[in-house]
Amino acid sequence: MAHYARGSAVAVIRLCNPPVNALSLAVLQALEDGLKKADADPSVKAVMICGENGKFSAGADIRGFSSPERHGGALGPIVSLIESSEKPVVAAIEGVALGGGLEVALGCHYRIAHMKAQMGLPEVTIGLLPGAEGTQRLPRLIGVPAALDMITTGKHIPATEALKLGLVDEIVEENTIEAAIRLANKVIGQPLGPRRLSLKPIPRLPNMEAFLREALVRVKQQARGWLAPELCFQAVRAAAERPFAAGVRRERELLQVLLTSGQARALQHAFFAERAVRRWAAPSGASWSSAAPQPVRKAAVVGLGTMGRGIVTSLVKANIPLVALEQNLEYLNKGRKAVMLLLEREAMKMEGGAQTLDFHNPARLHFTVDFDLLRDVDLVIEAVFENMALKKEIFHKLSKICKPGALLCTNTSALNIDEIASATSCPQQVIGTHFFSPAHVMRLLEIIRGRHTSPTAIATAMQLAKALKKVGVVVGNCFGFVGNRMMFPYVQQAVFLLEEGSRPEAVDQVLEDFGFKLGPFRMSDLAGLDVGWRSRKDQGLTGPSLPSGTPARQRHGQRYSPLPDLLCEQGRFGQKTGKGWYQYEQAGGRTATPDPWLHSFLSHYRDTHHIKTRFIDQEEILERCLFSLINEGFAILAEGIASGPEHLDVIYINGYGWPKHRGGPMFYASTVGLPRVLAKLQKYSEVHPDVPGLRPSAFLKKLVAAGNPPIKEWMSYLSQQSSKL
Ligand code: 3H9
Repeated sequence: MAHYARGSAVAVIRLCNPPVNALSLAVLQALEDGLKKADADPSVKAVMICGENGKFSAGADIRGFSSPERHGGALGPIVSLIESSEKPVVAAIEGVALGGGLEVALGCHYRIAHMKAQMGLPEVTIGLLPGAEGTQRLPRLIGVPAALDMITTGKHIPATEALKLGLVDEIVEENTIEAAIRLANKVIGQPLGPRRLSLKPIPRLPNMEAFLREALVRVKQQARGWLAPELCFQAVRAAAERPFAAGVRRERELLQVLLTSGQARALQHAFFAERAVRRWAAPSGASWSSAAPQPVRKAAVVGLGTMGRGIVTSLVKANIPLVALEQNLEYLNKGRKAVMLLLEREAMKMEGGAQTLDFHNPARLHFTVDFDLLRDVDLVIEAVFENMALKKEIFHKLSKICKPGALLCTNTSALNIDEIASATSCPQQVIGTHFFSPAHVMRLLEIIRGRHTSPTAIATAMQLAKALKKVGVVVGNCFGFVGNRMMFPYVQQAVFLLEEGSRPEAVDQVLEDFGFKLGPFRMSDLAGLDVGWRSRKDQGLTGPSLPSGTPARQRHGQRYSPLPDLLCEQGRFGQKTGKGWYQYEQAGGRTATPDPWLHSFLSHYRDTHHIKTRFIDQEEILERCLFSLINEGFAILAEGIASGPEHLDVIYINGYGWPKHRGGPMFYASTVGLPRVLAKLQKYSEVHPDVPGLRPSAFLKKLVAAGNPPIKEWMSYLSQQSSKL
């Protein structure tokens, strides 16, 4: 709804649709009614538009885009109605003015904002464009380069920047509404023509054509198959090249393309999935709504290797006082140096710089080798080497030293949380917090609940994720948890494809064309092949503990590829050694080049094992890699390791570089159609009966038998979820 009120000469229209004043059909109708009322009332001389509860508006109601009467379409004419008003209209922007919300403000003749307000046109991030004439008005107000940047990236900008760009006329520290009414009174009677953005010419650039050409290359490069940025670009180009009305027509055409592209639905699924995972639930009945987090006033990180350094950086950025601990002075000094370098870099990116981060103050960040300094911390994150015995030793120590109630988190990527917790006297306080490298950059935090983990511990870990500006996803305890467990069959298929005749660059290309930033082999070279090698040795799959006489390409009766082990035995660990699945210009180099050595090594390997080389097409590469990953996802859901497909999607988008415009692996499966996924898995499984990852999961079969229900209904087909969550 929008409330209309008339004060003295200024009518006030208040957008009201909690929590973010989304512009639903009802709100739009009330806004239109309010504008008409103000227009018809001769005692009204000006209008002020604001939002309820300190928020202007977060734009069109996103849920409306999937309904038949799509709410967004009604907005453009209302923005025009605002602009054509004969009485000055002032927008009072508090909180957020995003998407359609900002487009409403652009229709107003004046904009005044609270200094903490955020503005933006984030439609691109949900697969759309600012389709209420925003692509035409914004470039007229702030120029093509700045408008293009905002519209193609969807970034939110603070009011201070908006003022510099000329997006708002004024910013205030308090009483935005009063300031807006004052401004409205002041401008009564002043000519409105110059304030109507649709009448303004586009600010010229000396080299507009060249600028647009280069900008398009940049936009395309960053989009990697994501359609919206390029169509946003086309709409802004129309603003630069055509009169307003023709530009608006072009904007509408482009919006229609996006609305029917499928990508918008995928991105909107991702938007709501990210919000849905905040509402976690445990089998005990405890949930996000009943469990309260503990305050974290001080934290500690144990281990300053690659992960520990990123985690420290992340905590410092979140302003959490911290103790950083290493086992000896040599490692401590090395770790400290690396952390300081990361923090310096982060500070340079932030407004206010090093002062904001305050990391030189030992009261905020203290480096030590003394475990005793962990006595008063509220939360510890252990980030040592991935080794069970070592982790258990540390947790035993922590449970003795830390104060009662302190949360003990382990940053493991696969190990059993219950076994780690068994080394303590407080298993209810032990939880997995799986960060992704680089930990100060990647948004995902996989939160693993052990058998004894308390609801308070889960709530605290989720709160921590929020404080670190990460997406926390609560999952159950199993080897590899959700993310890595789904990754194993994907990587396994990629390697099998090499055995059968493909090459790393061919496999990577297919998956990068699909939208992954890095294919499995480039990714493995970046992460280091030695990481998986160590884990396989610990599992007894390779190395000295492998019983003699074990067939080279079989483990426990299943197909196994020793290819990655053989590369490691040759010292090919990936980028760090300058050689892996590719060759690099030097150790630590970043440019991957196909390696003739590897090609002949693969041929030799196939000869040795009598494997007939065959041509493998792109479809098979894509399907075997992705469908095996998705298949594992269905098994995870059936086992109750995750509480819904959206959890898996959020994990993959935020932790594994899954292209967001494809909505996550489970959403993707729903768009491909479960019967097709099943049929393909059945086909590949028949050809490779010794590969369990290709054997269709019982849950997938059940869903297909049930008639391929929509993704929202999948979980209702699990009669009795086991309680690993
Ligand atoms: C648009 O405007 C198109 C136009 O150009 C016209 C084209 C023709 N609609 O994120 P939060 C819900 S497209 C519906 O948890 P925060 C959200 O789902 C729109 N619902 O809070 C959540 O619900 P729940 C362009 C929305 O403080 C609740 O509000 N605008 C919308 O972390 C709280 O949200 C955008 O893309 C919406 N527009 O962040 C902005 N927005 O409690 C999208 C939010 O049931 N929104 N909800 O889970 C945001 O970026 C963030 O929500 C915001 C607040 C920054 C506003």
